[in-house]
Amino acid sequence: MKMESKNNIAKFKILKCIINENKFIHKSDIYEKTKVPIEQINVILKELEKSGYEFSFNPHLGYKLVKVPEEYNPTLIKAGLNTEIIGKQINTYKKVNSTNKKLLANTNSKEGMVLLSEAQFNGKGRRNRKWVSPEGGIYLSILLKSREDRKYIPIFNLIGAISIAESLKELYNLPVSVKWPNDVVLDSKKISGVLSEVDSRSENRMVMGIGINVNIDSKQLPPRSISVKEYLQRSENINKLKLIWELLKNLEEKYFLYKNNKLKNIMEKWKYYSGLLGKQVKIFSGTGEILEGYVNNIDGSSGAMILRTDTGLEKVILEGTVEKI
Ligand code: BT5
Repeated sequence: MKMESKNNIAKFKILKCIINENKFIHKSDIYEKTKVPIEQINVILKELEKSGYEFSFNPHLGYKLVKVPEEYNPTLIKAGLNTEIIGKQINTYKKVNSTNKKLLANTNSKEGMVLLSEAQFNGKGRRNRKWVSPEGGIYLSILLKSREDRKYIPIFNLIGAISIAESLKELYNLPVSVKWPNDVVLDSKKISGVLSEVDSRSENRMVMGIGINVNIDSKQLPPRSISVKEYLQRSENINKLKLIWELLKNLEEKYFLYKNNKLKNIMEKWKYYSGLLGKQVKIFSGTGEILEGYVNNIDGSSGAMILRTDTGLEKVILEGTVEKI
């Protein structure tokens, strides 16, 4: 048991070192950086290859990680994470009912805990809608804490959606936009959705759930959906891990802004990624009302939409589905 965990620590160090390098690295440099003896580095590299990692080897330059297995491995996920709290605790699964449901049920989870599954039997959307969750997508939930004075769900949905949009733009240059309150769309098709929920037992425990269509054929998805792989017309699978690292880093950055009451920055990002500001829209509100008007703004503290109706009234809408007219 002790040997096993020592080997795991060495594996973690080596992976972190190779991932951070992000280019070829010599074994001697791996040793310099990790202090894992060269013989053990050799053994670990072989073990990693056996479990699906692929390295490109150049006798002059050394090793470079080119492919990681599709299966999640918490050690590897942690190795590439650049965060302070999000993802310090990670649980991974092959298939669960719903990552949100599972995380909400886990009363021992700490702030920043991440739960990831390769697929879901019964992925949830808002108001009992379904989130179709075949293998090839990212399905994750994160435990967060809301500020005492800001328990609004829409702001969490916006933080999630903006972070997803930013990550997809930074990594693949996708021309994505954020559709209030919780969708990320590409070419008017949905590529990702966010579902934030409050833990009914403890009001400031929030679970933010994120689904992203990554390596999925849209034939498996509802109409008007798209995946990253499909949009980019790649034959090789997209590296989900890289996207997870980028996403959790971006998310933590926004989460800290929220915690420190610096919401102005989040609203600026929303303005950048939203195609909606100033546009004429129809809103099917959470209370069943249908409203028409122009999107005036998003309220910085709650994430609610401020709609100016034809009669000049300003309406504050916390939840709903929006359509451009
Ligand atoms: C959402 O709801 O968009 C929230 C989706 C959140 C999913 C994540 S996955 C991890 C975590 N665990 C869960 O159980 N859920 C979260 P909403 O705005 O209500 O949109 C739902 C609608 O999107 C459905 O009615 C379909 O029309 C459409 N839809 C369902 N699956 C989709 C998919 N994979 N891609 C694109 N659109 C989809």
